[in-house]
Amino acid sequence: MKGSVKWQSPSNIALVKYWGKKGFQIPSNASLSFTLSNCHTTTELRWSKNENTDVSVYLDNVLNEGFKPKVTKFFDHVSELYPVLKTFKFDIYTSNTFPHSSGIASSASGMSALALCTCSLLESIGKLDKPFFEEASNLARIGSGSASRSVFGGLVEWGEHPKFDSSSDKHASPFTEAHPVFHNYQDTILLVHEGQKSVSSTVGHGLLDSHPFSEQRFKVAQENMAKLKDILIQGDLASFTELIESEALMLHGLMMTSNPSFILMLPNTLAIIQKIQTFRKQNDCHIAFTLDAGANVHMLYPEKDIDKAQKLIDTELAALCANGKYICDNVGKGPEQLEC
Ligand code: 2P0
Repeated sequence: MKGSVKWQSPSNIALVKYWGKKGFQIPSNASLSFTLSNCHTTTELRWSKNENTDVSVYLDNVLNEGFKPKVTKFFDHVSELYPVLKTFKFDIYTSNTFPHSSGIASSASGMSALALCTCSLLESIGKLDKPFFEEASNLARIGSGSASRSVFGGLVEWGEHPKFDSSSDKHASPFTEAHPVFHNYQDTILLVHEGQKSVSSTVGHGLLDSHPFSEQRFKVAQENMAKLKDILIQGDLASFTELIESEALMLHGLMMTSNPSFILMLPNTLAIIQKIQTFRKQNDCHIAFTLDAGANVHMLYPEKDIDKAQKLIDTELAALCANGKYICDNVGKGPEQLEC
């Protein structure tokens, strides 16, 4: 008994950030993200019956021991929900469209692709008795919290919140009420730093457990979710800019005020932020920034501002990027199953 399945799944960028956990892979506050399009992972899961679980991971067709612990841990946890998985050998072939060392988090796209493959396997052997994408999001969350949101396209919410009806800590849900201006939002990722970041997100989340501002942060994040919902419905781009920039700076403020503290921004991160804010004031547009857990800047803007954004990149921002590199992306439709 053997088979294979293949999924392509995108990365995502959070607008309200997930930063802090209560218990195992349960977020301390709700979060909301744009699913991307061009930045994605493709994963093929080849499975065969075995005495016990055995996992090999191949990145770009080369055996990669570095990924094995995280993937093994994923299957250990998921096997508690689906014990049948303990009787399989897995060969996982994965590749990313974005450069491996670009500093773009691959855990969201990677873990969601793996979770989707796992759900396809469970479905094919008659062991999946829950809605497919909801359960894929639940399994992706177990692998990496932000991955739960990559299972759906467009705007995606994860974490319990009174203003989001179908919200859950266990799985994400698509947010479908947004104004059309957000349907094709642009994200240019300005690569300030290529390579591994100094502190992992998992460690960063853990530091919130003893953070002096954590309770206030979780409260503000829930309030920002409520505000963002209205902003998205109304298409209020000025308020959108204000909220997402505040969320990005708060995330990095939390890092800087953790114990031990850490700084993931680099001098050019700040230089880019200031250029974006100055350009926006002088050029009647809605070009805004957000940050992930790293030094790179995500420049978010509506379709109508594409020409202005390109001018800003060409004249000011590309020079501040590592080797002049940036990635043009936009809101995407979500994962896609591929032929093996
Ligand atoms: C987010 N980040 O909402 C936030 C904002 C980074 C900055 O979720 O420990 O890789 O695997 O659940 O999901 C990154 O943390 O952490 C993250 P784990 P994850 O996208």
